[in-house]
Amino acid sequence: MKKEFFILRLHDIGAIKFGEFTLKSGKKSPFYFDLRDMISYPDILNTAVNLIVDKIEDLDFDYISGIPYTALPIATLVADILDKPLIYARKEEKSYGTKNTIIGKFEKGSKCLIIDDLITSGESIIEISEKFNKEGIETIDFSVLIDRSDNAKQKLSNAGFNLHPIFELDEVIKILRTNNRITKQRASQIKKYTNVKHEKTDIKVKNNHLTKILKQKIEQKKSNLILSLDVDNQKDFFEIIDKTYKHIVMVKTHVDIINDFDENFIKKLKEYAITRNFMIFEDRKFADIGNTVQKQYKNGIYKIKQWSNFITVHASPGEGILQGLFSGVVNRSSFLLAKMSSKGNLMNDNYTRQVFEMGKKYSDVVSGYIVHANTKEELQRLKNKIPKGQLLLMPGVKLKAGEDATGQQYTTVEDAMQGGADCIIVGRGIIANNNPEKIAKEYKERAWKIYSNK
Ligand code: 5BU
Repeated sequence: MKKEFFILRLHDIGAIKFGEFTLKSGKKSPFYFDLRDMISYPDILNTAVNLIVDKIEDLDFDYISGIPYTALPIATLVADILDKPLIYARKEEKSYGTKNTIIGKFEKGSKCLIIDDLITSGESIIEISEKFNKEGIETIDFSVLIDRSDNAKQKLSNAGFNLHPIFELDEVIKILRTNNRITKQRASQIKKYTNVKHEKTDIKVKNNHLTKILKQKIEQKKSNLILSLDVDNQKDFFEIIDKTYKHIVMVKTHVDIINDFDENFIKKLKEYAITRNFMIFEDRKFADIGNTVQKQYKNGIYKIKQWSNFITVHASPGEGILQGLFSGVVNRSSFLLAKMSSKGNLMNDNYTRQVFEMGKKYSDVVSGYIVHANTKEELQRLKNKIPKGQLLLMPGVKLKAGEDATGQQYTTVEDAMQGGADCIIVGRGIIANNNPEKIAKEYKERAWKIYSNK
């Protein structure tokens, strides 16, 4: 009832129009939605608010936001009914005074649900979520009144977002047709139009959302350095982060080597990641059938899925491993092991090539590959095979080339970066040094110098 009323009232006030329209993308459309005026009709506004409340009240979030302008008053009323605090992102950049992009009082590390009136391509959702993410607010759930897009729901889901539309186009047309607001011919014309694929409205989700955030951090911190923090106690762990966080984009953990692991460790690590601006990467190297890895990822004492942005995954069990790890999981991604750094490893060229193929197919949950090579030429050769948009992370890196006692091989920072690494993974080169801060800075600067010149 409410739904039908809402659409018919929108039609009454001319918010749904038919004819020939040119959209922002340049594409022609036989219909047009303009919901801006609905805020002046209390019955319509009230229904919109009710429909959204019904849809989202059971979701898990701390704050509500609306994309200015139309959705902001709607979000305000929804926030009031659900008794949730309201925040929103400034539309224009502010050049004076405090430069806050998010208005309202919020805590970093919390979740915000965002409301919009209409979704056409999904681009605005990606943009707005970047603004929130920059301020440390997670945005996974979006609710819109009308989804008039080409399959944005699926595309956004690939990028780690959940879209909760009140109406999809088919339903709007059905209501209008059943109530004789449009002719049969008009309805079938619209149906035909929506069956055509419209390339221009495709949102780019080839690089998944987390890949994008990592790339942004690299640029923002001018660092390609991932710290492999292989220490066995919490005290050392956090002390080293305190000394090095300015120079790194990500902390790589082996959580199962921390002797005094407890829940507090995870809490503190998450807080650190936000306040010190780095991502978290658990180097778990999953390697079992889908059903088992799914449990290993979610359960047990470590509950890796809850806190780690990225994980490492072996491709050898086949695609089922990615399906097991990531089905129904949002905002998480992985790196596949394509060529390890240990001497005599069995990953030959054929294997590595197949890993890239698998990663390309699953780029929504694969941000790139772990690849090691002993020379820059060899690395360059492998880099050229990596699908566009995905990253190459290289372990086995030190200031000087060499080997350790158990077969770890090291290549220099310069060779790694000239060979095309996007990030270098450094463990003992930093943590075994008596001045981690100074040496981390040196690794960062040496790598960035080459990267930024490319
Ligand atoms: P190192 O201290 O810089 O040698 O530490 C390297 C880290 O990277 C360590 O945590 C390894 O488990 C991890 N690693 C690696 O060295 N080589 C690989 O091929 C992969 C991971 Br995959």
